[in-house]
Amino acid sequence: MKYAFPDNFWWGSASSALQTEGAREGETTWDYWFAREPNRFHNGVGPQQTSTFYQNWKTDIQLLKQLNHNSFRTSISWARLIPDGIGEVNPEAVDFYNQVIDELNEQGITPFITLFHFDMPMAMQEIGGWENRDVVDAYARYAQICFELFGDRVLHWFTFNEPIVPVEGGYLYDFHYPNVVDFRRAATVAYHTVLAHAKAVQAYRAGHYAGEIGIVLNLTPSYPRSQNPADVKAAHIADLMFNRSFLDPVLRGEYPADLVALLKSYDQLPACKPEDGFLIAEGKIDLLGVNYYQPRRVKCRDSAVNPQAPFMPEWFFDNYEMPGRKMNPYRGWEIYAPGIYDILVNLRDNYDNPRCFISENGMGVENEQRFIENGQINDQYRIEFISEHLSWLHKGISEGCNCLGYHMWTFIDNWSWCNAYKNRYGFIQLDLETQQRTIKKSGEWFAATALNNSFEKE
Ligand code: BGP
Repeated sequence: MKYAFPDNFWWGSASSALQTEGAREGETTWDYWFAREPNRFHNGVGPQQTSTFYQNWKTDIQLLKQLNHNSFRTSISWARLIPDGIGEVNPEAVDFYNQVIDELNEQGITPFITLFHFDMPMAMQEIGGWENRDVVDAYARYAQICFELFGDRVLHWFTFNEPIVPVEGGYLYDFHYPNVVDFRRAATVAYHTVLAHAKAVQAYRAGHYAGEIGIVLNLTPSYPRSQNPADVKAAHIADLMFNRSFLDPVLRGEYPADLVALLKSYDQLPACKPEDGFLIAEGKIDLLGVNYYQPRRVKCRDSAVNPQAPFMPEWFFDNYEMPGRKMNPYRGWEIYAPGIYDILVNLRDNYDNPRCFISENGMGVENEQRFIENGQINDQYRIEFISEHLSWLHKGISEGCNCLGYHMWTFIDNWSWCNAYKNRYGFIQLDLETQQRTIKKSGEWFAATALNNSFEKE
């Protein structure tokens, strides 16, 4: 069967500043944390060891071209542009991002730019990070500076990438700095991130820039174990906490009333100001990026909550290991392609069918060298992964979902936070020692699919 996509469909991939660029002037929380606890990172490899995009951007853009990308998302590093987060702009960073943006445009690859992809400047974290409203203002200033510097040539902006992840990692589950476990502080961080997002949107609107502004959310459909009301309720609460805590503010301009009521009843609401509601309503977006890797399966709790235990989302559900689920064993994530369709249908039916695109989807695999044939990684599993997901995305589009493109994570194998280089995601293999880049089979497959705007599958 042939799957053909609408004209002007966005084919491309995503990456981020910290994961690709390499050495920079301004310190981030990752540099700080790595210097103190290198053992937290796979094989002790930190954020300095990257695919050196800062040096190789020009030839890398040639490779993007070879993969027939018509669009590409990366992020600006706040800490590179404004090393202390709030003061002077670094002219070398301006030159660098200008060159990258101009070269992408010249090559016919539309730049999609994220403003914050997990990389908090350390100077901002030292004053409390997202817990401090001054950081919200500093971020809004940074966003405005980016719009002024690059807004004439960047027409697709994203305020945040997966804003729930620093909340989970930094304040609930201890996989990002500052390694806090405290729900109310997590809720404050999430709330202030929404305010920061809304302030950036406000600034963008006020400047009457030519393009559009959105956000990238990792939407993780919550599937209940059964249709039993207790399981359904558990899935609903997981959905409220992990998806709708950002989805509703950015698409509806307000929080779900039942999420607010739930947190209020447990005394976990962050401190609000009366004017916040107006600001949040102003944060409605033009374009939603959807990152999709895995579903969330939940069931009701089987045991009572220890009232002395810290308040956590898991007070309301247990994670459910569905028998027979298909796993990516390297990342420990379930592979469930219909999830992409369910997300699009939910957006269509419950959120007025917003303009959206798949901004990340992908499969990290360990030790890919074992698949080398004639010097090239033959990653058939990745081709299958992509074509499965694309066939469900196609079904969504054919049923009226407003999905405008598909970007893969990622372009060249890159540094993946605490997993460093354990799992490789790229269309292009990176030899860390020599920095040599070699296109994988999946890269060739994707290039052909993008060129034809279609692919064939049984
Ligand atoms: C997303 C992030 C990316 C990327 C990807 C793969 O959550 O936006 O930055 O890293 O996941 O996940 P990981 O690197 O944790 O394997």
